Amino acid sequence: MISIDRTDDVILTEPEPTAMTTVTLKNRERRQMTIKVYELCGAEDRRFSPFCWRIRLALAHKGLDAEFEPMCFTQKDKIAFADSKTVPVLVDGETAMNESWDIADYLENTYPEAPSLFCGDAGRAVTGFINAWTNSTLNPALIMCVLPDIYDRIDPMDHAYFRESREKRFGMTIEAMRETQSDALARCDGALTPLRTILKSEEWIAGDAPAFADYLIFSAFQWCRIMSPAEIVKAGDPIYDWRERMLDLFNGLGRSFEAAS
Ligand SMILES: N[C@@H](CCC(=O)N[C@@H](CS)C(=O)NCC(=O)O)C(=O)O
Repeated sequence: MISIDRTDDVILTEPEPTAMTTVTLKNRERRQMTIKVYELCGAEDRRFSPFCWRIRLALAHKGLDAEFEPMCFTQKDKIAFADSKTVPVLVDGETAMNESWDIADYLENTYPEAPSLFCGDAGRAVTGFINAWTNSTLNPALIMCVLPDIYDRIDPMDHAYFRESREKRFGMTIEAMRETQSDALARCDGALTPLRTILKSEEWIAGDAPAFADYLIFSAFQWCRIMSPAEIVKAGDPIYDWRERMLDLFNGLGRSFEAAS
């Protein structure tokens, strides 16, 4: 098994990459036995983080119960115990860790009797490529389409932080981004070509059944669905049909979170 060096990713949607942290808990957090996941939350309890959705779906795939703890961007004190500045943070018994790829790996190795997220070493390697493509190409293309809509739907307590950090990262104001949304949607559609091509012939990205490769990509669309009314994909597109199938998984888990209107 190889380990994936995330420093090679171009991560335009994320804060400065931080090292993966795994912390052995010594304090009160370790007493709880149910798995706990800290995740981002917007206004009206919108659970929108694409990185957290990956883990929500990975847990559902493994049949593991978990408790989800909401957190605003400006409540990072909640995850300081795990030495992390980003979510998801997963707490399982005495272990607390961040980095969605490492959490998926941890779940795969710690719960091997549950359905596999990667379907073997070859599947894990291909899923690693999907992870890199999602982080370096898909998420950056999508964020240019939906960032102003995200701003409109986060908790007002996060507005100043979000505006300052994102305007610095993208070198333009949120208002300027709002004006270029239709160009961004057209550019994004081009980035979707490899995904559309594979979904013309395959029901799932992972093959016969959905697995972590599907969750990585779906989570990006779910982020947009929850935070933006923009039509990224339209009915009749193979990506739209696959997204519908994904929304139905696990008794409609994805669909049970309201879409932005
Ligand atoms: N490489 C991390 C990225 C996680 C990440 O960027 N999470 C976002 C939420 S979607 C976050 O915590 N952002 C905090 C911030 O922007 O201050 C992973 O895969 O878990």
